[in-house]
Amino acid sequence: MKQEIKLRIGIQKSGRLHEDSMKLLKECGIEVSNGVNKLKTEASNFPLELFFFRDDDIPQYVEDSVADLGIVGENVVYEKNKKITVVEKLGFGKCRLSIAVPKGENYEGPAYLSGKRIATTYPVLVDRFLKEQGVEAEIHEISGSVEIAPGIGLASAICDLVSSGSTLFMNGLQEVQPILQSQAVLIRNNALDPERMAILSKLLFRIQAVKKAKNNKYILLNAPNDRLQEIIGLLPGMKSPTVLPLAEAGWSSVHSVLNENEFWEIIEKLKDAGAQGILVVPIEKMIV
Ligand code: PRT
Ligand code: ZN
Repeated sequence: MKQEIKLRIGIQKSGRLHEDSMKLLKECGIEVSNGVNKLKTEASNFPLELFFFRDDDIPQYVEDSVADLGIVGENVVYEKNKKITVVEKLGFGKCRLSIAVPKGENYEGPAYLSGKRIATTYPVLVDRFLKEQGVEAEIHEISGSVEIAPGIGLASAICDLVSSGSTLFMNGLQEVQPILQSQAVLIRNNALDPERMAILSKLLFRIQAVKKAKNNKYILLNAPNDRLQEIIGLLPGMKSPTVLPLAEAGWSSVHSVLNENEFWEIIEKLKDAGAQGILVVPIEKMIV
């Protein structure tokens, strides 16, 4: 019997990306038994094997074909600089890699860093930034707790990941210069064979449907018929909105899809145009 080909995907074993990575697979309809304490597990209804790794190791494992795919932060992808391909941004694990200096310091631009010592776990990205800016500074690589470096006199600036900013705040630091915006991405080995590429494209189709659904809302509203054209004109929709007559004469029910980014603006305009009973419903999957 021919053995079924499976894609092997590297997922963070534990940490900030683990849960969202597992949730994404679940939303893609991929069922995985709970075997996180193991090194690997497999999906029961999709040709996928999951390997649980430290996030820092994932790019290397994907380059070396230990795994075909991986889910990892862009910060790690660009710091490790391995020969892999970024396939898709996944919309979670968002953060930025930023330079921070002690509160009260007057940072007027990258030239401030000239001759200073910067503590970081991202020496490659910091070095690239400094070169781009034409600034010479000393990079001091440390493996963790970067935020305490200025307080103990180890460095006069740091470069670290920031999301809410509360870690910097609690350590008396101010964020002065973002150098990279990051989110989790799907990466793949550069030399996948056609059979594996075909499975990847099925997975990608599902991921894109889940992402689109998250960025869009289904909207239902009642519109007075005399302003129907105006209201329809406000709705982008997937093609054009669905319009159904209501039991009450002179009114119609309008259904459409709205993008999250333009959502509030359009709702306001719809209200001004006389729309009533506006209902907004999350979409589970969206295939266009
Ligand atoms: O054990 P393993 O090596 O797998 O995990 P890890 O400890 O190296 O990574 P982990 O789980 O902390 O983060 C995994 C990935 O999540 C990172 O590579 C980023 O892509 C992403 N991510 C998103 C973050 C953050 N947000 C984040 N805020 N990673 C780390 N932080 C840390 C940051 O380093 C700082 O210490 O959180 C602190 C700042 O957070 P705020 O909210 O106080 O600003
Ligand atoms: Zn790590």
